[in-house]
Amino acid sequence: MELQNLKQQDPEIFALISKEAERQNSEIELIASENYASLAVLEALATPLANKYSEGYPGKRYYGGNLVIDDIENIAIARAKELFSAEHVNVQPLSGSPANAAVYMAFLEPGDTILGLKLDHGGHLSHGHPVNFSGRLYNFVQYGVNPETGLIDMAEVRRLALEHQPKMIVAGFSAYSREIDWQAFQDIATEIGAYSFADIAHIAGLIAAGELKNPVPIFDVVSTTTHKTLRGPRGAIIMCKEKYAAQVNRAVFPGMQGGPHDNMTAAKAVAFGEALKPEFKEYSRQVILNAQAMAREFIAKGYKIVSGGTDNHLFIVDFSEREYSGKDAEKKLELAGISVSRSTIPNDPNPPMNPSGIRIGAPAITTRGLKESDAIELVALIIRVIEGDEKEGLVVKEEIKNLCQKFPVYY
Ligand code: DSN
Repeated sequence: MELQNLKQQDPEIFALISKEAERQNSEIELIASENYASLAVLEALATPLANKYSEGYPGKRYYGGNLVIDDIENIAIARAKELFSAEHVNVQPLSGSPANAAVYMAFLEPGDTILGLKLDHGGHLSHGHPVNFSGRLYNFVQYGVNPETGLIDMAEVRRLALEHQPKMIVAGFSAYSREIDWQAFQDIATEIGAYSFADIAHIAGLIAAGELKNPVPIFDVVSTTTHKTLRGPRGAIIMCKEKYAAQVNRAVFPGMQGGPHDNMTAAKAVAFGEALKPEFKEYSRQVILNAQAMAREFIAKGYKIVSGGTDNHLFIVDFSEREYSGKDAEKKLELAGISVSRSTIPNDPNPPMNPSGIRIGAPAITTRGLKESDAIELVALIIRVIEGDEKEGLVVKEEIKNLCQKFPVYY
């Protein structure tokens, strides 16, 4: 890495950044929420835009000197609108949870009832977990997946919606591998007069590429992070119907946040520009093919996959019938140069810190160029590590390094 000034001025931090860059280059990343942003996105982040304060919105700022920033933010908004067919977009949310907090603030009062998916069934902390602001400020009622099929149980969603009359229904998940029936959620929301909110953080890139169905044209409000399948910088956006634009903007600023991070806004614009290109559609298609090839290979080797497979970029391997936990597998794989995240399985008898599964995602390996045959080879290496001893892990670590050399991340 170049970073000449940093290297000279702060060799300690430079050395650690270089070490992490090397780790990313020589290890395999299977955490479903991670990806490698392009060098163009990273370059936009490391610019003097990081120096500016821009509270407010284009044309209506609380600080001078924002004419250039206005142009950048307007481009980011226009590109996001085109990508998702959105009526209104706010590109300022700093990350996923603050974006979701702003959504709740825009539409609800503390104490209001919301219907969301249980965390151990694939939901997200900000969808009502009791330790999270969402569970503390709002009255969350939670639906689950069908224990037999592992699929969202729309009959249960409707039953709970009719019983509890929530003011909002949340759809969109962190560890759910199947296509979501957005229209069915919208129909239930319409039936009871609730707001519909989709959190598409995990699958936004696949939706933007047209590989999965898009809730934006039908839902009231949709949030997404920008750094997962969308492959942009860390950050988030909120999309909504034009009639909700003012309340969503007010909730983001001044409701939740102060100044937007203008360097992130520029990097989001760059990523949206990339996602509008035909290559991004090919990339997204390959993400799904790689995830499906891996899930099939695990099943062929006798492993259980929640819901029996995947329609998107991720799947959950269920170790509940084996003698090790998701945490054990995560740890062993980490030592072998493979990053995964432990994951609960539906109705997990074990706690989230030591759950019964691992979540595997294909966005990052696909960015570095792996195809189905490479993904299948990876599954064999994963199985050798989780079934083998420490020595086998170290042997696999060398094989992983060799594989990674064939697929460099940046250089
Ligand atoms: N931490 C992200 C994930 O791994 O799914 C969600 O915020």
